[in-house]
Amino acid sequence: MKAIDIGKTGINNWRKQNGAILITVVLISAFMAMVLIRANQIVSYQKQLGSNIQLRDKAMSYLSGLEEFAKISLKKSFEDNKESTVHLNQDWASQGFSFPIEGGMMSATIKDMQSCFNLNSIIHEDQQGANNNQPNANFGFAKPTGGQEIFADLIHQTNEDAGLNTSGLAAVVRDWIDPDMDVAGPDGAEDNYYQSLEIPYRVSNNMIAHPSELLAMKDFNRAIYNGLRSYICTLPDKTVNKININTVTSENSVLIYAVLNAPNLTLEQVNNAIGARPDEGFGNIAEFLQELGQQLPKDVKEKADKFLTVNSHYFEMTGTVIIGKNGETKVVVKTLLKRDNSNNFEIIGRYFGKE
Ligand SMILES: [Ca+2]
Repeated sequence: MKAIDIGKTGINNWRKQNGAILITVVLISAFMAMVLIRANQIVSYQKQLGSNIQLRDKAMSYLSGLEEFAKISLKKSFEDNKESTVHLNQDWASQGFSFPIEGGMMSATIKDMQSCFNLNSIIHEDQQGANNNQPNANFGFAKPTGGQEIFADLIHQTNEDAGLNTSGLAAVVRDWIDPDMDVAGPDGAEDNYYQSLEIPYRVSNNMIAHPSELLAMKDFNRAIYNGLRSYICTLPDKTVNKININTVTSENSVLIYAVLNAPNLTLEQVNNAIGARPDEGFGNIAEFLQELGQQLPKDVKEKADKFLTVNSHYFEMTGTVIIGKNGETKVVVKTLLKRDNSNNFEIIGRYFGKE
């Protein structure tokens, strides 16, 4: 047979082709390796995601159990005590409870939600006013509600800026909540104001769901909000305008001071009266006023009867579940509970988050 002579050019071509094949094989191998690494990452991510979802579902189930436990223990506390008042020495107000759970821990504390000023009560009509929606001698604007006056004084007491227009800020909140588009005073704000902003938005004209909504309102800022935060709350009922003198702590007694807003009455006197509170709380408002050791004007006594109470119907459970190998899943819920006259508790709201 005659040998095939591929010659020098043939050998070079063959070497070149071999080199090209080698590069292609290396590239394909590298590509395949990258695909495998990425696939592995996706599987690992999906696995982690699945595990997180499972842990979160588990945490939610535990929180649901905590809520039921809170309802039962609140009911038991009030049935055992058989008292007509709500105070901080009752079982529900103890330091809370915690339980170990599989792979973690769950805990809860309960707070009386009538120990703070309900922002939504600002639009509750003053019971003594003829009709606050009707313009009157207040320069043609609606008469400020009792809640507006208390809130204005609370801003004054909790903020260092003496130049704040507190009644204007209270009018802004009233306008934010009330369903109409009529400004509640020269400093009030309805759609016209919010629509003229650089980034326009609309007035809510609805009840406030969380105190932080204040930050979206005209003239409010972080400093005013921070000053107010520990004294204010939002209940989904504007008629809840009474603050329980038996559950307000002495650190928060400025709240009661703002309600009374009485001439000659000092914050120290209110503090002392709260400090002298009997273990079982005051039996009624008259007992508290007596403890103040002051002859109060008739209108201040009426204000006390209208805006203070010794009873409560709204409570908040803060439930926390920490779960996972390294405690990596933490879920916090604030559950609002309403108490009826038979001491049954109904869940009327939930808020997920720290604050
Ligand atoms: Ca409005």
